[in-house]
Amino acid sequence: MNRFIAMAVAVPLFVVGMAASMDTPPRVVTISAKRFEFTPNQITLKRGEPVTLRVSAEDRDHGFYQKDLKIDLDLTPDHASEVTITPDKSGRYVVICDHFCGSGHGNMKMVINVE
Ligand SMILES: [Cu+2]
Repeated sequence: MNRFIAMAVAVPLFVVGMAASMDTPPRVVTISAKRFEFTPNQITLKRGEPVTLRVSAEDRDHGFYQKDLKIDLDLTPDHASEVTITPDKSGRYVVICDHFCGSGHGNMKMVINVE
C-alpha cells in the first residue's frame, strides 16, 4: 500500500518535471548599440511574456538602462550582454545609454512598448 502511495506521488511529479524542462526558452530580441543610437530604436513586448534582450556594442562602451523594467547592462564591444525580463505592466518605457559616449550621448535612447 505504501508503495502504491509513493508511486501515486512520484509519477505526477516526474511528469510535471518533464513538462517544465521542455518549456521553450524566452524569445530573444537582438539590439545593437553604437554612437548615438540603438538599433532597432523601438520594440514591442507582450505583458507577461518572458523575453531575453541580447544587446551588443559595436564601437565602444555604452550603457543600457531602464529603471522600471529593471534593466541595467554595461555594454562592451567584445561580447553581447543579456538580460531576461517579464514585463508586468503595459506602457512605454524609454531606455537610455548611461555611459557617457560622446557629444550625442544625451539623445541615445530607445523605446520599449509593452502591450
Ligand atoms: Cu552614451
